[in-house]
Amino acid sequence: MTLTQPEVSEVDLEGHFERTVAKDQRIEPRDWMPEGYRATMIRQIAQHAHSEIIGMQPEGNWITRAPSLRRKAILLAKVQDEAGHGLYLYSAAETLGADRPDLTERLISGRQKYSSIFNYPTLSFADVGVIGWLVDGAAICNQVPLCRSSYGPYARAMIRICKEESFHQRQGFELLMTMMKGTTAQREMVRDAVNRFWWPSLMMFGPPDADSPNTARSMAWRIKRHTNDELRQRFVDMTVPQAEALGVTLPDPDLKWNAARGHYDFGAIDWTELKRVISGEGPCNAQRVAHRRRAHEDGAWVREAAAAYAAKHEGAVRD
Ligand code: BYC
Repeated sequence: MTLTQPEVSEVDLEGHFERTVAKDQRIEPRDWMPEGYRATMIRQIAQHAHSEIIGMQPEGNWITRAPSLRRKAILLAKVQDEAGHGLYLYSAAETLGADRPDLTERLISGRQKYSSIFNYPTLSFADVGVIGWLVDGAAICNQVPLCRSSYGPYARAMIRICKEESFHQRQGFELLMTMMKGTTAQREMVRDAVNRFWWPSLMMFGPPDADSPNTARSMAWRIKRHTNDELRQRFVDMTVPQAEALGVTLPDPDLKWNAARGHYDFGAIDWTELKRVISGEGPCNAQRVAHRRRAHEDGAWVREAAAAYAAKHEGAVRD
């Protein structure tokens, strides 16, 4: 008697995938998934990983010039955390079949994006505080819902990342609070940093919903749980009271509470600036990518040594 395997058609697999997503269960690496879902996940996770790695540069710029041992230790820990986030995320992308050296190559050749926010310079130590407060604050708003994203390895990586981002946000706020209680010159540094980073932080959430080609599909697949505009509004609502507590004025004359909407209204965002920065023409794009390329080339001997060690170890285990 011959046993025949029951045929599993593409339609059955797709139905199973759709039902899993609809029930808010996770898609795991070995599950069948539509190629569009796989491609979208690889794109988003890779861009996210690249952002964490490139995001080490603006703050890393201040490690050797931190004003005290305490501030230096905090900043070192934060920048190391970002490296860790990049590594979990590259591993999550690998579970989808992406090749890590290929992802790095796409980043350093400018074929894959990373967050626009890291293409702005860090001009004073107050920028470290403002990045923690606003940039990590925006990252938390965006990433907490991603803990419920439909792709298991991504959602799980996000849980640890969000815990660490919360520490980053608090260290930024605490640094700014200290500076705001300091000298007039320190308060002026904070004011200047907030003015430079406020609008780019709002741009981190991506283009407005009407111009976001990926949102509808990613919401249907429960990769994204909220639209770009919803999260941007949530960030503004969360941040205005924090600015008041700090005693800083956000650089938007149109920012005011709208009781009817139950949200803060805010002014028009310059979307041409976001397009320019995303397409490689921000103030620091060339510098960030060149630095990453140099670091990759300088690290070639480490990769070679690790590969040689692994081959030797494998040989020893076989013998
Ligand atoms: N910058 O259809 P859309 C961090 C791209 S790291 C650059 O709305 P989607 C931190 C977008 O990718 C923070 N590109 O896309 C680290 C898409 O690209 P394609 C990073 C942007 O994916 C160190 C195109 O524009 N966080 O927090 O539905 C220190 C059209 O957009 C940007 C993440 O990566 C941008 N701002 O939504 C401190 C979170 N916005 O299709 C802090 C995960 C859009 O042309 N990612 N694009 O290749 C996401 O949640 C979503 O991918 C986005 C965009 C909301 C960013």
